[in-house]
Amino acid sequence: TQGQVITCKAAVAWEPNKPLVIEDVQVAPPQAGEVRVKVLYTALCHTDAFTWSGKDPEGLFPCVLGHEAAGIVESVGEGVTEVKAGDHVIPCYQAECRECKFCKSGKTNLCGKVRAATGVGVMMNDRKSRFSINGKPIYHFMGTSTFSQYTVVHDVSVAKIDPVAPLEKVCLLGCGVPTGLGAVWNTAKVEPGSIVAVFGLGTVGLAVAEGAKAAGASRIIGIDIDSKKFDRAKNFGVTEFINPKEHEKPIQQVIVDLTDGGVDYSFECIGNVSVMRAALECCHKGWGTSVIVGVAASGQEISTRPFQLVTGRVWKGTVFGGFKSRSQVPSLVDKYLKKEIKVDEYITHNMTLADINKAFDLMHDGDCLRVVLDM
Ligand code: NAD
Ligand code: AHE
Ligand code: ZN
Repeated sequence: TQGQVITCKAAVAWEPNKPLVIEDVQVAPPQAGEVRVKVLYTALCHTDAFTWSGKDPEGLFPCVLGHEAAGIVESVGEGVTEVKAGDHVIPCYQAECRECKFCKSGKTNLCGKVRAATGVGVMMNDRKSRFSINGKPIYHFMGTSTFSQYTVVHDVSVAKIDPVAPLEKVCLLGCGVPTGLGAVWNTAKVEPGSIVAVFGLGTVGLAVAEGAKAAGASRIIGIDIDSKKFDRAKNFGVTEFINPKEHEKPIQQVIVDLTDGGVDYSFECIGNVSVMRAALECCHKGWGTSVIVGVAASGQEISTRPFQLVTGRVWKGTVFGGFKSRSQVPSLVDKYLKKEIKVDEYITHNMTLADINKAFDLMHDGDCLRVVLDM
């Protein structure tokens, strides 16, 4: 198939909030600096649902969603040297070119090389899509579009991994699990003995708890409005649980009272701007640091009294947990293979691409963490 158009199945989001439709999609060959990947397994993340809802200012329709997956390189375009046909890979929505101002700054895992193109659903080369249906272009999403049996990504947006790794598991290392672990290890740099609060006990929040436990946190306080989440959260490291609905006082006051003045680190893993405020204000005066992980819709704004920051609290955010994707995803796969990090425990359902709309419905079910689709 090298150099030829491939027709395959993909779940197309034709319009916001309309069911995804499994369509026969044409996938064009990769151009220079591009890689065509046969996607074997993809998971669903709340960010897919966020864009599907129409709330994402960068959301364009029709598009192929999906950004947490694993597969095998089918073919590469001219000039691609770091991967070849047959390599096992994880697509990376956070690219890493190693040449741009961001990559060279030593201060961020952001990368500027292809973001302008991926933000408008096209490829860098010709600002066009590689997906089409009978000649009608279908937009890319986050530079990954993994809800398709074949996708085309930039070579700086794909990590080559150990072929021993089970793709049906390590697909999760494309987003949620690394984001939670990295928010603790890279963005906050949680020290042993720290007191940590994590708001939202979904996949990302549980990965924060796992990361905090590995970092030697002394207390990991889990906050969720669904008390059914607590039992499972204990398996990921949560030591105490608070349901804001069971308290009259604002949750940040409850936490300050419980921790002799506030936590050392907090993590918002929901996407709710009022919880983001609580997550900041439950931090300890003088040093408490709050990391925003959750994605909030355009127009949503955070607020707090400047005095909260003047007196030493720090408000930060994270993309993909601060991991440099191409360089560090392979080592996360190795950590999984050595059983140093969990992946299997975050997979609660296995389905197929055809079931994708049912899979999204499942995500609103409190027991669901990650659904993995066999493509
Ligand atoms: P999820 O929906 O599985 O988890 C959210 C959890 O928050 C659920 O358990 C829910 O019960 C709980 N919750 C909802 N409202 C709450 C409230 N008011 N107070 C306390 N708990 C509340 O989502 P997820 O897949 O874990 O993702 C979490 C967020 O992180 C989403 O916004 C997602 O878009 C974002 N995300 C960001 C990145 C990044 O790189 N920054 C990466 C992955 C996911
Ligand atoms: N287009 C969206 C961006 C929302 C957002 O913040 N996305 C996260 C990844 S969430 C993965 O589950 C992110 O890290 N973005 C980095 C980037 O470069 O967009 C919007 O709201 O505009
Ligand atoms: Zn995601």
